[in-house]
Amino acid sequence: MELALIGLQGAGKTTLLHAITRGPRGGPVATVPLPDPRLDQLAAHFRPLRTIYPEATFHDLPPWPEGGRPFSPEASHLLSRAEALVMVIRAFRRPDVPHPRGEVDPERDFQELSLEMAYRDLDVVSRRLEKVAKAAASARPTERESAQRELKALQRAKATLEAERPLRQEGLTPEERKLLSPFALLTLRPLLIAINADDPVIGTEISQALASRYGGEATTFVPICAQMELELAQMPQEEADAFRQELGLPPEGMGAFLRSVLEVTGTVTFYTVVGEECRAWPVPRGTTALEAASKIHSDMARGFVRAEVIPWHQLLEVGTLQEAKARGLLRTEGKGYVVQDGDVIHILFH
Ligand SMILES: Nc1nc2c(ncn2[C@@H]2O[C@H](COP(=O)(O)OP(=O)(O)OP(=O)(O)O)[C@@H](O)[C@H]2O)c(=O)[nH]1
Ligand SMILES: [Mg+2]
Repeated sequence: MELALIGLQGAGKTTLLHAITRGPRGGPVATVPLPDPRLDQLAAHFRPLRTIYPEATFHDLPPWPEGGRPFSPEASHLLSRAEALVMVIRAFRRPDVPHPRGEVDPERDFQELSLEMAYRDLDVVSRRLEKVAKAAASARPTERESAQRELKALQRAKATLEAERPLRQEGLTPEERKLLSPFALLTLRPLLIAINADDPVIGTEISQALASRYGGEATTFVPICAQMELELAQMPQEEADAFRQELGLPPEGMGAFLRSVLEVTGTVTFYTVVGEECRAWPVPRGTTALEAASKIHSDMARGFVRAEVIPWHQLLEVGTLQEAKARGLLRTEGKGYVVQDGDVIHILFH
């Protein structure tokens, strides 16, 4: 999963990237494992040789360009490729780091960036709409229908954006989403808003207040303390733990932020516990057993016979897949079974 870090100048994007990697690694991009407490427990129980966590790649982008100016071609490419966007909002006060808008005001910055994204999308949608409308007028009857469908989706998107609403919260149909997907629209993608504060209590308050006003589908607000987390990550463990307690920071550090990446993208996780490996597989909600099998190995999908499924906590209770089977707790599911979050899946194939 690829994510782009966006935000106003000095909001803390680079500091966040470094906090995630527990110290600077030297580049504007980092791939890190996402914590998974269920996988921790499965691994503690089965003691495999390898435990494989889901991963996410974060790209640190330059500051959001002022006044509707374009991003550099490289930044623009990264932005269009990212599956989800992480908007870093400054909530820390620090006189030696001036805010580009003067006062520190998280809500104003969030509104400004949200509007900027909507305007950029509106620009893309309007230009495409013109093109498609022309094409539809001169289309042969066989092509007219598909042009009409695209036209309709674009018109709906345009109306939404003109009303300054993000597309991600508009309840678009899967078909509309598909029709709009080639245009890399910013407001269609999941948005994680990281409220960067120096005090976890203040961060949580701001984050909850904004969530109650602007929250919705594929929109998650999460408080972070990027600078403090970065400093703590570079201290000896014991010392860092003591500071954490004193400062009221969560013991898991950036864990909550990293887990919200999966939440905001509507990802569910299934697990495999085979031989020497325990592994978490992040997949989109609605993934079928056959699609899950093909993710593990194309041979598994080709020779798919059936899937054996058990929720992770039930497996931990009974101990082993054999024991689960003996007690009749291992369900048999076919190709079309929709994978549930927390399933442990064993695929049987030819
Ligand atoms: N006190 C405090 N300072 C922070 C925090 N996050 C970042 N800073 C400081 O703010 C300044 C800007 O942080 P950066 O991480 O470089 O911000 P950025 O968003 O990458 O900035 P651009 O790349 O210029 O857009 C640096 O001096 C950081 O040390 C924070 O949570 N608390
Ligand atoms: Mg930066």
